[in-house]
Amino acid sequence: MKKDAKIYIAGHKGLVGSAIKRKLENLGFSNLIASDVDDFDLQRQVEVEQFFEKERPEYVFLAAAKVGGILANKTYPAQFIYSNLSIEVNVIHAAYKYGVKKLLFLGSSCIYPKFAPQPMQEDSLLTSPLEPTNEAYAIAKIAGLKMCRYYNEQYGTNFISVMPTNLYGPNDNYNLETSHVLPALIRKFHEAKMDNKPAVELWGTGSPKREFLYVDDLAGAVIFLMEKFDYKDIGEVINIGCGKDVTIKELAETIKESVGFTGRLEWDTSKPDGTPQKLLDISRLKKLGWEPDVSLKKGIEKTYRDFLTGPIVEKK
Ligand code: GFB
Repeated sequence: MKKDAKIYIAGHKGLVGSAIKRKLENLGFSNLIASDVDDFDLQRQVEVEQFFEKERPEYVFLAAAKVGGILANKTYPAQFIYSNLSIEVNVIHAAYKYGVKKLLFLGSSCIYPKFAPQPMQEDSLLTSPLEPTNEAYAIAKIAGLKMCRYYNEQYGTNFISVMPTNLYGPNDNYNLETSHVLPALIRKFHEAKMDNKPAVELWGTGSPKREFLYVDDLAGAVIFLMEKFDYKDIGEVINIGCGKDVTIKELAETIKESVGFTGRLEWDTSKPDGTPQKLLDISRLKKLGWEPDVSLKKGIEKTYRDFLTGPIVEKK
């Protein structure tokens, strides 16, 4: 990618898109079109095609998605499957139609089966049933990566698909009903500390294991792949993670300490645990030459600082 290449980041206001944008700007890429365009609906084909026809991006990072934590996925499956399928269909097809040189599609580690052998290798895709709480989202993401593959095979496009593990960092969603576990815990511990509460209530049993990657590491990985590798090098999909997981209880203890809350943890076992473990095998990515940089402890500290300085309205 040349420094003046025209690059479109779909979803530049979200956790992932904003991190990709920050990183591209820091690296000196000067022709980003994300910030000029936030007034059209990616779920509407006509609007997406008009945008591509006018802007003619050379490279596309497809980071736009409807995302949420375990409860949001379980409660709103129709919205998750509709929004994600329509965004993918519209952007991937427009990228083909308007001659995009390369597109990078972001999926999620929940595309792999609920009981996939751990750590999960790329070839465990579609080998057994999915985790029911996020099946709608996972089916949409599987459709997106298959669409990239079949467009490459039939039309000769160069669309690559990456599957990141659970992500966190600046610009996350702190709404307690819809967020993922890490931002939810930052908020819960912070508010309990401020209100001198004796305990914080967490969901499930605390025993599921999750892998967490700081979003700036993810941004580094996707730009590395976009710059250096093509579909023929990567194949259908490649995992992005940090290679280590922790139990939700261990995560909670780490966040509790970083925030400085001294009370108890209580577990609401009426809430779902979700998949028991979700650790990605990142050996293929490591072989290509990429390593994560930010430890979980450091990443949580950075994220907590961002939470403290961010606009309060976005945390409601
Ligand atoms: O991050 P999370 O919502 O989603 O939950 P998943 C991870 C684990 O943390 C679950 C527990 O076992 C939750 O029960 N947990 C404990 C909490 N306390 C809380 C809390 O206050 N809030 C939340 N949200 N969880 C999602 C998928 O699965 O992960 C998506 O539904 C996507 O499709 C995403 O793949 C990355 O890791 O279980």
